Amino acid sequence: MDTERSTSNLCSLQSHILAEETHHPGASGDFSWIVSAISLAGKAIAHQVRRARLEGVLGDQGATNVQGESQQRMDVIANEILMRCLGTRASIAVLASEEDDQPTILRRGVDGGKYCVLFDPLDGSSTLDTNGAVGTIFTILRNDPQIESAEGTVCQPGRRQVAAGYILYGPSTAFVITTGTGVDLFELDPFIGSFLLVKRGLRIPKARKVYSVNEAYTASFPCGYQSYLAWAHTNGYSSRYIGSLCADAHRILLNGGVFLYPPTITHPEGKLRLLYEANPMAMIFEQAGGKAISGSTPTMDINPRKLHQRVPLVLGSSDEVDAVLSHLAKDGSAH
Ligand code: AHM
Ligand code: MG
Repeated sequence: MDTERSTSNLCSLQSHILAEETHHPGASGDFSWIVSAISLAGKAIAHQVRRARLEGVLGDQGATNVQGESQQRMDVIANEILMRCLGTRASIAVLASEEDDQPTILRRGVDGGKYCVLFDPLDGSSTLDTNGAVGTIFTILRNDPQIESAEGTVCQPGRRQVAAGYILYGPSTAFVITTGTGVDLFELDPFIGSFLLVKRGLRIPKARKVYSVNEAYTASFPCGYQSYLAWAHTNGYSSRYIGSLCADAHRILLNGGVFLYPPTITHPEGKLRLLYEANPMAMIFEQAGGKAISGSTPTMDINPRKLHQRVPLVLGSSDEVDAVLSHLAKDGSAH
């Protein structure tokens, strides 16, 4: 990947978003304030993640979240940081998190609540104990003032996302965002405390023979996925799987390939959550020229039924997603 940084002016995430807003006459700056809150939270979480072992905050919290999954202490800390940073932004109506049973209503539409922000505060947190890369995934939606319930207003198809992104806490801290006009990649310079633009208009390679899946579950995948994997084994494919969606997706976004989380016996509807994991990733991948499907349906076309709904997910390079889809269609298991 070429780096624009060495040859162009320094551009921070903040100034980039402000510059983008000038292309939208009448923009109030509310959106920029939300992105700035997410970036502040990202810096604070990056700091905490790096110090987690030193401060003794790794491991289980000793509670389960609404998904029935055990919460890590860092899940709770990251959730609190996001709530504190976003809770002060005057244009947010509703916040919803993987870690919270119900959405949090900050203000109604009549009181200036224009946007809803949904997030997974620390995706892949079970890999933290062994120093694995983790991430924050977020999406920004418009608040529909006609809809009374908080869950109702956040249950919007992915096509209606105003912006989506993730922050990957790896060897460096990467901030990937789309506002519907391509995908931009920033990296945190810890010395000046800013996310700096390193790649504007990121494009995913059209094809690459690499798949990313928890292959230990193969026997419980529907036949189409099994047939795809058998085909990949005899067609020169390689495999990479970290078990942390942001880290696996980031590698695929930059290098190409395909990520799969099919339905399994323990997760018959898929494991990943539609609203704050699958949809934001789907928007990023489509905006970068890739594809994202859940069964035979583009993920962003699904009409959500509930906040914590799960879906199967296949996302990556367009040719690689098509290859998976052709096996699902052949076996009639594209559900
Ligand atoms: P989490 O939101 O509880 O962290 O779970 C989501 C994670 C993803 O990051 C990753 O793709 C997947 O779960 C890994 O699941 P598995 O361990 O079943 O392969
Ligand atoms: Mg998650």
